Amino acid sequence: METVAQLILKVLSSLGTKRIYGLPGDAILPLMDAISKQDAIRFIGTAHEMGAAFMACGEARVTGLPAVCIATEGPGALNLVNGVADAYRDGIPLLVLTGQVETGKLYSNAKQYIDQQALFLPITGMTTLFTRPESVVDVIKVAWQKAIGDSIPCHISSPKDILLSPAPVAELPTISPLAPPSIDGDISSIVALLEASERPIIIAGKLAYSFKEKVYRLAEQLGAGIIPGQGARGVFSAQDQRVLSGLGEAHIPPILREADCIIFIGSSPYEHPFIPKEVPVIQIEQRLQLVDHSLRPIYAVGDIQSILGKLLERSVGKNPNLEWQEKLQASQKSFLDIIEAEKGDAGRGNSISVRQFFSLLNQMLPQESIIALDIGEFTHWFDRAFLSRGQQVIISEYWRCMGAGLPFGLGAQLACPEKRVFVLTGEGGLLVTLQEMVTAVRYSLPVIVIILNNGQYALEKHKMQKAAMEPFGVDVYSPDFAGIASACGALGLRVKRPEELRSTLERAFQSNRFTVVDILVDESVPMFL
Ligand SMILES: Cc1ncc(C[n+]2csc(CCOP(=O)(O)OP(=O)(O)O)c2C)c(N)n1
Ligand SMILES: [Mg+2]
Repeated sequence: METVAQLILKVLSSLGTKRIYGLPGDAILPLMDAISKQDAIRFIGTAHEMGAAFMACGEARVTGLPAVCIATEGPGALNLVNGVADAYRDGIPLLVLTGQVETGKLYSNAKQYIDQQALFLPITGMTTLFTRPESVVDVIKVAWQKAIGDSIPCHISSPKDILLSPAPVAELPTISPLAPPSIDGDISSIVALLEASERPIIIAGKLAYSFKEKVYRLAEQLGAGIIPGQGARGVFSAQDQRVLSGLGEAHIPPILREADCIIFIGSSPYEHPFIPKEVPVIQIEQRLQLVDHSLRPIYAVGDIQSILGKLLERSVGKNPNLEWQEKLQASQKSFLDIIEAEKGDAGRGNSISVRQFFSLLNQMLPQESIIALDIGEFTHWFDRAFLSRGQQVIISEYWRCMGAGLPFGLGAQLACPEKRVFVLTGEGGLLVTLQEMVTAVRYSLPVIVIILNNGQYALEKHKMQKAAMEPFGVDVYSPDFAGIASACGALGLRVKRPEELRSTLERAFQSNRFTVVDILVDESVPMFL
């Protein structure tokens, strides 16, 4: 007899699911049993459900398709929350499945019961519960469509008795191509503003990975500079004359102040505060929620590709202002000069400086690689000093959760086994999800983790100093990360002196197994904030 749990697996497989990330527990044991009875979907067991949710996010960030994570009821479900919130704030499609107590015990004092729909309500596009075996297939279909259509996490709880019920006769769902996306907004006013502007700058977000040619064509047509948003740092080559440097606390390209029109294309709200007041703003976004009314934008919402197609069709621009073109080129060149000048800066007492590190990284990172970033002060250094050659960068853009970097990297590596995946993290961030090193070794994932270890939560320390507070609670007790990595079965390396940095990184980059490089960096870097 086939169970509902087995049917769920069949449905997910028919929708294209290749992996499920999670950790077992009572309410989902029937699902675990069903996973063991099929080969189409691989189970990736994680050390913590937060790791499972972030790994699913990492996978979905590189594939653009819904990834799936599971957890048991109560504490298991709760442990997923941070990763699901990340997907919600950054517009990442996920299907989140949680176990639940039997239907007869819902809303009771049963062990581990919590109202999981209420728990996930603020961080999902849809949160619901299977209540009858007959509707299971339809409910998954609705959630899947919503996850793709709105690019958002959707959550379903499965009471254990439903999972164990005999499967009803059901047709596997086919997701018909979603209806042609309608475009909401004022294209004519956008065209008029673009026609009138002489000094445009485009800020392109992570969605631009899939249609970077269109973004670039529009930039050429308009004579616009392009600033890659945080989630899009790698989309365009830093050597391209049109591509200005990263935008963030560490560096605001001065030319931004001279723009007479800023065009956000699928970027994250992270970039919004850096926009000079009074400059007319155009926003082209996938979802209405991302329209930032405080910028008083003229906006178009919907399928970004179609919107760009319409702008290209209407031949907006076409006579780029030559003076602006020269200024853009000069700005790009002067930025590269700054980074070149900084690259030799040593740390105090001949210690390693982050600048030296980024200069080496720029030379050594393979083009076809993925870089998963954690959050910290080093992230701002990355924004400033990373010179992209087209690598893909993934980051918790707007949720900005410490600890996301390692599981992002593991999920991305599972989805893209042919690519090299690097995780760039501080020691503080790594400690949040350190246990997933075990997952990396267990599944032989050859990810390279680079720790910029300054022994402190530098970002928070510097914020306190800037606000004239006494830095407190900002020291990090760093264990021997290389030793921990070795104990997990990984290659662990530690480097303290500048002269050892290149050879250690070379050794790590040649490794074909999970590798952790702990780089002790000078903590006295200039602060940006
Ligand atoms: C879960 C979570 N807790 C706290 C923070 C606040 N926070 C942001 S960056 C940071 C410091 C990160 O330290 P580390 O990884 O060592 O990087 P560093 O700033 O030293 O470069 C903290 C505490 C956060 N973003 N997420
Ligand atoms: Mg630190």
